[in-house]
Amino acid sequence: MDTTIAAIATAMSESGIGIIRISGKEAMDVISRIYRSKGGKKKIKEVPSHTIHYGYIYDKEEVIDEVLVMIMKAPRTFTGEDTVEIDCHGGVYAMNRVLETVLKNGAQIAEPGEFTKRAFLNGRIDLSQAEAVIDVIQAKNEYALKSSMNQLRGSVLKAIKGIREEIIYHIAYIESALDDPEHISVDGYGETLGKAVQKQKEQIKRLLAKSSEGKMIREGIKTVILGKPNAGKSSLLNMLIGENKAIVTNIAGTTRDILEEYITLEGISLKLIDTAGIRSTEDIVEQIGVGKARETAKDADLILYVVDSSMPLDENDEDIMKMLEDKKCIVLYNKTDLKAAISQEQIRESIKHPVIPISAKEETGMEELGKQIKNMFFSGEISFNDEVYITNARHKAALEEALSSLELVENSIEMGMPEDFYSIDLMNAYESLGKILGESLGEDLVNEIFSKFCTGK
Ligand SMILES: Nc1nc2c(ncn2[C@@H]2O[C@H](COP(=O)(O)OP(=O)(O)OP(=O)(O)O)[C@@H](O)[C@H]2O)c(=O)[nH]1
Ligand SMILES: [Mg+2]
Repeated sequence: MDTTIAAIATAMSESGIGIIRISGKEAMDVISRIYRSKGGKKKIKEVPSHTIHYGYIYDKEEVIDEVLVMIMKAPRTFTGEDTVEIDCHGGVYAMNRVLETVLKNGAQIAEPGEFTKRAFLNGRIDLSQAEAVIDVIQAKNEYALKSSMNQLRGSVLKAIKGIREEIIYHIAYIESALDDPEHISVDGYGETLGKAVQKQKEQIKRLLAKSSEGKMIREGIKTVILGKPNAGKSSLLNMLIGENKAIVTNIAGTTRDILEEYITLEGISLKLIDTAGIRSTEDIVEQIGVGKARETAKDADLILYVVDSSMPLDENDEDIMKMLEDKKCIVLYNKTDLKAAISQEQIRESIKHPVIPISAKEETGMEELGKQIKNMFFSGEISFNDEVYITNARHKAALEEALSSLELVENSIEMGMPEDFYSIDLMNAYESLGKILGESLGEDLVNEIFSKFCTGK
């Protein structure tokens, strides 16, 4: 952290402006070596913090680019260090030349995520907030953006800190009582602690319960389109993505491979997966496709079961319905533009899942489908005011560890174990929760987390 780092913070493609970011002890020296104001008089090192200046970047006597320079002095900066941002023209060559000049004059190239890592190591943000930075950048829909913005503003930090404060209070109490038994008594303390642990467990469980929603917000609901051949699965996929990506023909058994596409429906991200129509067949290639379809359906978050309403139900439909018994599923009663061979009621009698009439050809029924998905996964709405969404697998694992440590505390209380037993497991729970905030994490793990960031962030 003694070095001064620099990187291009914007995308490496032609754009209006490009930003080169410099952070570290020597940031002001570096910029003063290469910046000249328009009149040539202004000393950039002497300007007040958090001001913007117009001028040129020079490599010795050569003008490189016309720029705006932002001067931000420690500690009120993202990294907590002296920081300079150079707004130059957003050409790939121009950005590279400015960066090169910065590097020649005392800065080192930053590693991916190094700015955010410094913010974390300098105590400007905790690890959950640092991780939220990357989530904000990668957010693909409104809800993902909102939940990661909340996390960036400290929602996870606050929830975890609250639980940890309660745990440490009890650890401290037990430890002092053991040190000073004459003045502090632990008689009957098991009961008080039991109640507290119960409450902490509930708080953690609540966070965990929201984690599957969190995962779906972030990664999209894994939605598998299933049905017998010719039901209109590929037509549905094409309609939803607004593109003729999947091959559609009136030949049963057209689709063989799995096809994946991301879409946003009513603000919710879906990872849509088209599959081969399910039937028993002699064709070896098709058999493999059917096998893949069955396999993919196993760990789906949602199944869209497409039924051809112009054909009677047959043994293939029966077979599929059996697969769907304990699944989250929506039945799409397709081809409503044709004469029906089965009614919606007949389907409702054979399967307990909701049925929505659609026509993949005439593109009807999609609004209903969006609403139904929202109802199934988010009880009709996603609220962000007081809800903390755990979207990160690392956080989820740490919460689960904390929960099992608290369960051990409960066991010890029930079995009437000595008090020092309580504090060992309480301490483990405290530390597991601390991992979310980045406490007691090994350097390797911290490096690994930040290595997933983009350069310049
Ligand atoms: N009239 C009408 N035809 C449709 C509709 N949806 C699909 N089709 C037709 O049904 C036939 C089969 O459609 P696909 O989308 O290929 O069906 P699939 O379920 O993907 O079939 P496989 O890949 O063979 O399993 C094509 O001729 C489509 O044009 C619809 O809503 N109305
Ligand atoms: Mg198909």
